Amino acid sequence: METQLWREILGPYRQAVDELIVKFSHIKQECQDANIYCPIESVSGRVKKVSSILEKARRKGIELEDIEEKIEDIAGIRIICQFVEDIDAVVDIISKRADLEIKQKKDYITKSKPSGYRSYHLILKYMVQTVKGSKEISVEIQIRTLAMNFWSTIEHSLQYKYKENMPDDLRQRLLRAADAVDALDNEMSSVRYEIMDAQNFNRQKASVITDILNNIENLYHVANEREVEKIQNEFFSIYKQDDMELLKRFNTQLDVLAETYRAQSAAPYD
Ligand code: 0O2
Repeated sequence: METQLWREILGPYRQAVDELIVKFSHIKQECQDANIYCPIESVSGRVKKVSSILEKARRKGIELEDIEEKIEDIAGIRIICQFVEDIDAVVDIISKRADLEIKQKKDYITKSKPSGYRSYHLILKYMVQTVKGSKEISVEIQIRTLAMNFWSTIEHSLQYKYKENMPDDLRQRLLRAADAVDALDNEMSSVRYEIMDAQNFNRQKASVITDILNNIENLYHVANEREVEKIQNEFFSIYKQDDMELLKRFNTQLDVLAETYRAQSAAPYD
């Protein structure tokens, strides 16, 4: 594998990362549109740097020609969840998709790594379509909570600094921090339903307010200015009362009003 060919070799991996980010972001968007809880909090991805690929190959004694076959995280996607329970939900979503094939599961949550690292990894087989034809590549999906991600981001940067020579004292402190992260995740899981309820309420409220504002905007085109101004003022006074039922009722009234105007404008001339 020649150095000048890296860009060409990594092309399909870049494409896979771009496509998968879009696909997972759409799952989040679909949930938002349907007003349902989404186990995916955020998605990101990267193609491993050539220097990191070479370093991993050296560390694992992998020959240059075997890199694509043996290094399975050249394309990497990271999915962050709010709660530990969401991780299983994400794995379930992935396993039901026709375009993603799970090759291997690595559960570093049930059994964390000696460093204290916790995350769930999936190695996928993913088919990329390029101008040169189809190519099947491996993609690593890391699925973890916000808390696990915080720990691993910090620990990863320390690993870069110390390589294999991390001071013992620091290693112990990181292990203690990993225990604290585990406790935090457990604590959050125990109040999960309350947090989800609150988030659901906020989502619903935002959606009703968006509907009301859309209705008012549409009325601007059909009703007279004074009437719309009155509706606007009414909305502000209801909004200040912070009562979801009042907001919903007001929105229904606006729906009826909008429907009346629609019917009037559609009525044929006598
Ligand atoms: P980078 O810089 O993130 O790309 P295996 O042969 O399966 O044991 P492999 O292929 O390294 O080994 O797989 P593994 O252990 O699942 O690790 C893959 C990636 O998980 C790593 O990639 C890290 O991103 C992350 N990871 C694994 N262990 C740790 C850890 O102890 N701490 C942190 N912070 N991250 C970890 P790379 O190539 O090591 O690094």
